[in-house]
Amino acid sequence: DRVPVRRALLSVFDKTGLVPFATGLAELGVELISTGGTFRALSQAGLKVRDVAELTGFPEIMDGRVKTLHPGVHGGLLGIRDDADHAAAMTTHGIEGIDLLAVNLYPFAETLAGGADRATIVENIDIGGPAMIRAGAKNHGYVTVLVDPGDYGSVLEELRQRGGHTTLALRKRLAMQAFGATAVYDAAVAKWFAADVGDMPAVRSFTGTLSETLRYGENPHQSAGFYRTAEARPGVATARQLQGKALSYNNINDTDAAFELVAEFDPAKSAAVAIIKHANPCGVAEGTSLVEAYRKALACDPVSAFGGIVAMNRRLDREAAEAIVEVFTEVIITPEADEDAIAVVAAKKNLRLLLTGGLPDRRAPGLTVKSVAGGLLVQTRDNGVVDDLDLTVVTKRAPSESELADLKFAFRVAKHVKSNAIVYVRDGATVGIGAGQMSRVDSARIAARKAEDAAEAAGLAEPLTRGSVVASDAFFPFADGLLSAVAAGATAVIQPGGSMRDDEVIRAADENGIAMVMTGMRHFRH
Ligand code: 93A
Repeated sequence: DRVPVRRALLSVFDKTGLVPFATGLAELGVELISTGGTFRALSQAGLKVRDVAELTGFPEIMDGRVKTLHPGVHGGLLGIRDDADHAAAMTTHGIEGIDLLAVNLYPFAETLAGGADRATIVENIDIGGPAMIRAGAKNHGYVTVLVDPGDYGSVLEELRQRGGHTTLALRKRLAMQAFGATAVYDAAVAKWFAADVGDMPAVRSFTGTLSETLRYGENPHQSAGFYRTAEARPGVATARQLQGKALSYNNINDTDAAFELVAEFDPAKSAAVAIIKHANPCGVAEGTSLVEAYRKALACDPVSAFGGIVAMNRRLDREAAEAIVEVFTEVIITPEADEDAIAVVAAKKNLRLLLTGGLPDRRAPGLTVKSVAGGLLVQTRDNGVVDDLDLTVVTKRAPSESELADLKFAFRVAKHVKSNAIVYVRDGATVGIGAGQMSRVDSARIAARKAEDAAEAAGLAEPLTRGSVVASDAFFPFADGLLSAVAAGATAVIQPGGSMRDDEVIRAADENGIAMVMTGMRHFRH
């Protein structure tokens, strides 16, 4: 508290409150020094001010990139006034002590937000300003550092009251603010670079806490645990389990797949149900009620649905619960459940009922993580939504309104089917799903054959793929996959497009009177 403020260096981008502050300092007999623009502002206001070049013996060079980066400035900020060696160095080199520093930085964040070009953004990374702020704040025993025009008034007040001194307590508080300001500033710069190079800083904070030790992993000889992350996404990790034994590794994996799939469907528009086995849907449908949606979903592949996981986008009611418990089911996951539905499920002791409290936002950002030998593969989650895409009709015939509704439904489902995914849909229900094949035409054939099996089991004259629509999670590399869908009876197709042979595929569609739309977005899932 012994060192009076004799000399102040002012270098501010934001000139708010500058002149009154500098005037106040001048009235207290403080000598003012400043950089280019600040110097001009003060001179114009009629204040006596020295150019920083007088301290450095150097002009501003490189378009201002180097104006204060000089021992004449930094020695004046960093020198310990009570240290004999420091004092001697200041005398020897003609370094004048700077007792007060007011700096605010080039507006990096604002420049970025304004959509400036890269060169302008880079030019707005302030170097000299943070260097001075940090130097002065380090030497807070002697130097008063202001980074916020909001503090000008109170600092002036303290100087007036204490005859030109500031207290150590105030200088410490200002130093804290100073380092806080440069940290925030550099974090914004680092974040910009991270986005530029495709790094995801969130990954470094991607930590989980053990929520449960599992009996075993995918197989009994593997040990496993369930970790909860900070992501507050309604789903299997945050759900409340009402009954049944603990979930297994595979149950959790499948339950997640089921719930993420039904989250594609807005509960205000339709009731949607998905039945999952081995992380793939074996039936997905929407309807006006959950029970209707469940029955339609079950009809797609009733054999596979045995021992499956059932997810829905609306509150479980008694009718749906009664239909579900007729089939051996491992897990039901739902946002909420009616009391009488809970009572129906309670009769099945081993059936787990999970309440999530809500649906996850399908458009929300987030990360997915997969381990590979010696590393982690991290990507942003697939939050593409078909409603947000520009669907382009590429065939002579455009889809009818009902075909289009089914096409969108099919593409939503295909996003949640392991690649290569082919999904046949009719009247808001899947009627054939081909998953996880190495060739797309095999997925198409499997999906059609499953539809035939289902028709035979139900005693129908023909498979439900007759008059259906079909979705493909990625483009058809050849016409064969499309022709297989035509043979199964599909009348309309939705696919990303982008194959070298798109023309061939479109021609085959036109020759068969098929309507085809392209999404421009692929939904691989592995
Ligand atoms: O380009 S810089 O990084 N190089 C410097 O040496 C330097 N010194 C101060 N930017 C530098 N400054 C910044 O200039 C300050 O942080 C402040 O934002 C601005 C004030 O410039 P002027 O007084 O010319 O308006």
